[in-house]
Amino acid sequence: MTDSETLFSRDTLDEMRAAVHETVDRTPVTDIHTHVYAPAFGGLLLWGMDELLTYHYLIAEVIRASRIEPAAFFAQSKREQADFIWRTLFIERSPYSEACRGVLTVLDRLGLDVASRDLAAYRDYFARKSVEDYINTVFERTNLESVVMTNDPFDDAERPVWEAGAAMDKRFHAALRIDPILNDWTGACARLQGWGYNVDERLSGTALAEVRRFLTDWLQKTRALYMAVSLPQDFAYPENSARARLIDECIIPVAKEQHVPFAMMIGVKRAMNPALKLAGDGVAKSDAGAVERLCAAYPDAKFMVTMLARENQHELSIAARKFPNLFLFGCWWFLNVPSLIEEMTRMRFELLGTSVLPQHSDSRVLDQVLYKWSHSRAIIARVLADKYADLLRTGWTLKQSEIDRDVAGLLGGNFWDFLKQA
Ligand code: FIX
Ligand code: ZN
Repeated sequence: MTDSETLFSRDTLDEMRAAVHETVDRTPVTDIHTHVYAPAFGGLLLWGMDELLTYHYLIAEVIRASRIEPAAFFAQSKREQADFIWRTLFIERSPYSEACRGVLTVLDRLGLDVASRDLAAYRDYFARKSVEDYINTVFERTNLESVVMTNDPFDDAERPVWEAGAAMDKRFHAALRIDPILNDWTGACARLQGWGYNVDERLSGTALAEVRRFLTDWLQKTRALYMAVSLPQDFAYPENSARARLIDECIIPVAKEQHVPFAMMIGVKRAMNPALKLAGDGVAKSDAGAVERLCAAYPDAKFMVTMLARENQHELSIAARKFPNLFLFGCWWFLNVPSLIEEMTRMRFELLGTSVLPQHSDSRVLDQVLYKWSHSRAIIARVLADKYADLLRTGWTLKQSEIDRDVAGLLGGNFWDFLKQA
């Protein structure tokens, strides 16, 4: 009997569980939201030991643990910051927070000796690698098919690479990030004017047409799979604001015309502690009703949504039951910890069946895909096996090929299908 003919029933629950874990491990992932860059972007692609150790999640943890003044921490060189984080969080304390554990999973997945605690040896491993070779290693060991970047045309380091028409490694897809337009229209307006777009702050008809032209130009230049924005905890829709007008008059029409979803990541409380810089952002509950109203107002537009507050997850899942044009993805940022991934994934599977994308990595450092996917795969497999076990207990049977189909969807296929939908 070939694998695809294997049939699981209530008499073979253990075998089914083993098969689910094996299937989740061998099924390639599409990581639909990251902050990693293709090699064409040079120094924007972060990798290696010191980048791993100075991840902003760990900066927040080290400032808390050591009570160092944030300014004194940031005055150090990157290598000194990494040394300080290693000593404070890994040597003087047990590194079981999710962000610390992640560094150790990365080292382990690369075949390094975690027990040695030998930072110099870890640095040496990376120093001997070329970036091309390292990217291949990471993609292979993560079993990663492709990643979606976060591409910001307002970023002066990134924009010239696109403008030069650099060739892209096919494993890296683009997503057009438009935060400045929706979160700081005054600032974005001045930049657009500087690039020759005839826009004005009060959003005249000409300005709206020019914003649409800008978005279309950049979707075409980057071949982005979707447009994306992160929105604050007080995001409201509809409302009398530049943001709501820009959504209604620019984002939605362009999304429909170009057949791309509009991805909203909602609930960030930017600069809760500004002294911590990138590590200083927080979370607060948002109004999931804003998502419901957008989905209802534009049934022919496609929305991808993830929300940052745990408290929003239930109503967001219910909204997705009501609106087929709403695609839920990932356990974002502070939710990307095992207990909450498990809770959210279980709830989403129970409410939405196979029609979600349970995880993205949000990796900022390439190496992090190794740990984020290793940790998430284990949870997704466990929850899926539990749900299948419930099914089999009814007398239902499950073929291996059906497990393959479901897992392929959950690890990326559902996203590609959503992109293809009319
Ligand atoms: O806005 C975002 O895309 C966030 O994911 C990031 O900006 C955030 O800093 C992060 O790294 C979260 O994981
Ligand atoms: Zn992100």
